[in-house]
Amino acid sequence: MDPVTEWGNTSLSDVDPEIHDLIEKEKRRQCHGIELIASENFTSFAVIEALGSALTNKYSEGMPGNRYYGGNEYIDQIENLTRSRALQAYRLDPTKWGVNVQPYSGSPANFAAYTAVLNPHDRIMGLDLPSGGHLTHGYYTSGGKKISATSIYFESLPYKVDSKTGYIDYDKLEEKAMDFRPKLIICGGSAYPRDWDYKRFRAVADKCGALLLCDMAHISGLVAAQEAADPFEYCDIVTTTTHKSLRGPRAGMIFYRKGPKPAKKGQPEDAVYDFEDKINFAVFPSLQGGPHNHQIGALAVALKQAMSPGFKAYAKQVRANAVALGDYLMIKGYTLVTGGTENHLVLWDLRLLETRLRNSATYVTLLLTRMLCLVTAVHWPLEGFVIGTPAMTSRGLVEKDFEQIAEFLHRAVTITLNIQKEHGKLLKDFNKGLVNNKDIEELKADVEKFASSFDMPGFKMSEMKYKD
Ligand code: DSN
Repeated sequence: MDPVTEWGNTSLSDVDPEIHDLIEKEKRRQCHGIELIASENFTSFAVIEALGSALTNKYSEGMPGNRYYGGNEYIDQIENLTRSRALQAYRLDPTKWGVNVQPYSGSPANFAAYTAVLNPHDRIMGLDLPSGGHLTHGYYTSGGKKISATSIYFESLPYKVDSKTGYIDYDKLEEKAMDFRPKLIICGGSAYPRDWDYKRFRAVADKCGALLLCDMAHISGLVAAQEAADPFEYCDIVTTTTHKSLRGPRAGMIFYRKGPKPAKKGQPEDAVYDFEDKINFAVFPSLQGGPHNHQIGALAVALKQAMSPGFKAYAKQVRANAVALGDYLMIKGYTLVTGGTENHLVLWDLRLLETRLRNSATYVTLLLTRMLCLVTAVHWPLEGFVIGTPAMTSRGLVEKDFEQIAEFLHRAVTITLNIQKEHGKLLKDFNKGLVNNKDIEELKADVEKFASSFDMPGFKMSEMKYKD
């Protein structure tokens, strides 16, 4: 056998220069681009340190104090600390709320929550994917093809946004819910620029006898910082990923009510919530195996950071930046779905431009110039993009910087229009105009210069292998 110090303690650059090099290239890409994908963020060095720690070595199926393997005395402390910080970060009373921090990420968290409270073929209602919802909220295509397991194993009927206003149509949701009688209503989504009316959701859920679950993944950082309405006030269960606006490691959490239920007509006086055991059992052994302890340890670190005054200021800035970006785009004559934003993203609608743009063409221009956002299938046939501010705000950008970003986006659209005018709208013709395009090269250089002038959380730019 090779000596342990050789195979086990040699640095990545020596053991695997190929992977090391690709990581260095990825670091360069992250520093030099403008990251506008609403679900992404840059986590801290401390979180990355915990992620890359010896915690990854340990198996710990079960819950703290009740594991299938020995040697979990520190893992138990870590998971318990993470759980208590999670409750604290959202100002939750531990006698009324509990949390499972073992889900590997958001989709497994959602499926575990459904597995806990639903039987196969029970009915669910979530915001339709084309309305800004998430795949795991029961998505199937308009042609009926069941895409998400959440529509394969459960009967799903989506609610939608009003196609004119872009806001959730709560009246229609209520009407549909009263006919469909779902067992679970899901609020929360991936591309909705407005806050959620949880009170209204609760009223609808109560009226049709459904449980109410919020998937707050996109806005969990804003909720922690009290920069968004509080889903815990009205929901029975709250799920989330932890790497979006919360700025932690890639992982998931499921919060659930516990203790006595509020008095209700027709309900026994001593009724209590029974989610805890069901959710813990659904996560393990029903769906997952050993918890990813490196993620859980890193989540504890992120939650500690999320409770700092600095994080509160960050979340405020995320919203202010989204407003600044949106306002600037509107000044340039563009339209935003719902006419603005109340959270971390804007839905940039390109339909009303004089010369109709193809999403794919603009997307190509954005990619080539190092600006990353999400092409939207939202509000189909909308041609446009979901643009988020959490990641670049983590690099210290403020309103004026986001106005500059909006100007870059506008330049990208202008370049796209010019190429289309010269070469035609078909993508194969458009692509011809990309070859040696001076405007694209100039914009790319400006974007890279701008982006690399800001600090980068997680690693030191001065130590990067590829700096330029
Ligand atoms: N990509 C993430 C989102 O936008 O919600 C997770 O699917």
